[in-house]
Amino acid sequence: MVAMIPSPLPQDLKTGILHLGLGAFHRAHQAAYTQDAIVKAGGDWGIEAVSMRNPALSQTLNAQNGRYTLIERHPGGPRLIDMTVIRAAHALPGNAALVASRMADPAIRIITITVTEKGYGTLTGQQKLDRADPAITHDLANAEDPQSLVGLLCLGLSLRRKAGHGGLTIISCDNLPENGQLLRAIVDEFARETDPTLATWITEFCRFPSSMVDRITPASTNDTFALAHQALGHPDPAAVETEPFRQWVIEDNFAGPRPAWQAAGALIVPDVTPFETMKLRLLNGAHSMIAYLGALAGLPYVRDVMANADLRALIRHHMSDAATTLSPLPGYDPESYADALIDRFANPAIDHRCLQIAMDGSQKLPQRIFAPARDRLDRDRSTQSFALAVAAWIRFAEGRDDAGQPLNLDDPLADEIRAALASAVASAKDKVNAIANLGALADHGMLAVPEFRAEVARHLDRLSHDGILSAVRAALSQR
Ligand code: CS2
Repeated sequence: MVAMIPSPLPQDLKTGILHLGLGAFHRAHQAAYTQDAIVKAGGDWGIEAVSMRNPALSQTLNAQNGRYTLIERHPGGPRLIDMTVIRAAHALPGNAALVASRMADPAIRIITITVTEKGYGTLTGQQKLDRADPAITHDLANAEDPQSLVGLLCLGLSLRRKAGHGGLTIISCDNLPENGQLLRAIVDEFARETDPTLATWITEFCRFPSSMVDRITPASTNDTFALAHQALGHPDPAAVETEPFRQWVIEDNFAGPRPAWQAAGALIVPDVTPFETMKLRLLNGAHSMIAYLGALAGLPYVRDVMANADLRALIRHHMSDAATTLSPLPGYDPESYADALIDRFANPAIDHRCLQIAMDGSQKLPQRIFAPARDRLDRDRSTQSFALAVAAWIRFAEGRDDAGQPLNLDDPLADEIRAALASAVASAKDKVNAIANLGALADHGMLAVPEFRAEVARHLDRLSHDGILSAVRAALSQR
């Protein structure tokens, strides 16, 4: 029998945080920090969590009073934690008015958000709303019945303002550069258009700190559920599993009180940017590269990719290249950070699927691959490993692995990407040009650089004709 670490949180804990996006990552990261912060320093900071798309998850959590098992996968064996910080769950579909009204409750002082990159409804790589996004178009015309994150926030904030309560702190916890600034910019853009006086109130009373979040959280599997069942003696369909490591760096920019997250190990700093750039370019950039190369080579998990000496060497080199684009961060040596990432990726106890990370490449590559490639180019440094990552993404998007098995392209631009590739049947060069000319990516500088396109085409050619592993060996020999 595996022991469960009990939660010492009081039964009558009140809620002070509304969280939007009830995925596994929230339950493994912000919820864990908040539970620990309350244990250490008190405060009515229970969480009300909103499932943005999946009503079944909120029903499941409500049926167990918000309680779930968090499994930390240590290499030496799992550690199970009883999580009780979530006190209620809501589903957004069909319930927008209720969810927005929770933002008007004076007890709620903080909104945290994990909706993934595509959940912001922005133009790729920009801090502007995408007017072609159906949910954004809908909400701009129907502000009382929102479907998008930004529409929901603006409705909630307008109710709060009308109720005469103070402002809120709204924290984006997604892997986007300057995520606080981005969120503030799109909320402002939306409010200016639907209710300019609301925009002024938000600027005066609300704050949007940026934050860098980190914890590798694979999707729950039958093993996750079996382990939780064994420890509890009954099933826990909301159980999640994660790696032991965690990091949360939050900009010190709050509209009011907050949990003592620093007591749980979070860093509250004046500027999150250097942390966020390091994490996006080293961890997430390497992750995307691993995901496409691994999936193409028939390696299901990140740890399988790390077990291949050539792939591991290539990924480690890529991190060193990306590290040259970072500004110095006192107390952090990028090379040691990179070594620690390799160990985390290799954790034998974590089943992190390449296909999970491969999702939504069009939304991830701009900040993970294109932006550092641009910095390398500006400094006259080689962009080869970035070009290889882009080539692997395109090869993945073609839909077959090295053994000819189908690969599913799960991406908001999937139709456009497929159509672009179908129109370019001839050479790797044609394919790269077709992708580079996709409306959503065309504005994104790096793919407009002819030399970079040519490098991507060369790698794509090799990946297609020689297979992943020999293309990787060739890339290593040319370093
Ligand atoms: C991953 C991230 O799925 C992905 O794109 O790169 O979810 C990654 O696991 C986390 O950012 C780690 O903190």
